[in-house]
Amino acid sequence: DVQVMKDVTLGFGQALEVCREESQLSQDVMEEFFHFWREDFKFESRAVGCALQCMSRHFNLLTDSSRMHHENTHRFIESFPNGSVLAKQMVSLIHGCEQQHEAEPDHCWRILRVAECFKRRCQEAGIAPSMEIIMAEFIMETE
Ligand code: M21
Repeated sequence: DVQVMKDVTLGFGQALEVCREESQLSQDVMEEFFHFWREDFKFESRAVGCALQCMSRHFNLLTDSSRMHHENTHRFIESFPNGSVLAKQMVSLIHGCEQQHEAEPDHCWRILRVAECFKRRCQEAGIAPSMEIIMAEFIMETE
C-alpha cells in the first residue's frame, strides 16, 4: 500500500534533522528523507547509513547490535493510518535484507545495504511510493 509507505516515510523522516549533525550528512547527500524513493538516489555514502542508524535509534527501532528490533518496528509502522496492513510485510522484507548482508561488520555500511535492498524489494512488491505522491504531500505539509 503506497499511501501507507508514504506516511511511514514522512514520519520516519522527521528524525533526519535530529540526525543530520551526528551522522555528518551533508545537505546535498540527502536533502530530505523522501528522496530515498527517487529513482536516482545513490546508495554510495556511508553517512547515509549512519543517518539511518541514528534515525532508527531515535524511534527505538534497533537492538543493541544495531539490528532491527522486530516488535518496536512493527508497533512503529502500526502507529500510522492503516499501518497494520504493511507492518508485517515491511518487518519481513527488512529482516530478509539483514540476513543477506549479515557479513558486513560496519553498522553504517550494513544498514545502507539493507536499506538499498529494502527499497528494491518494495519496488518489486509494488509498495514503494512514487515521488509525485510524496512531493505533493510534503509541499502541502510545509506550506
Ligand atoms: C519506512 C520508510 C522508509 C524507510 C527506509 C529506510 C529503511 C531502512 C532500513 C534500515 C534497517 C536497519 C536495520 C539494521 O539491520
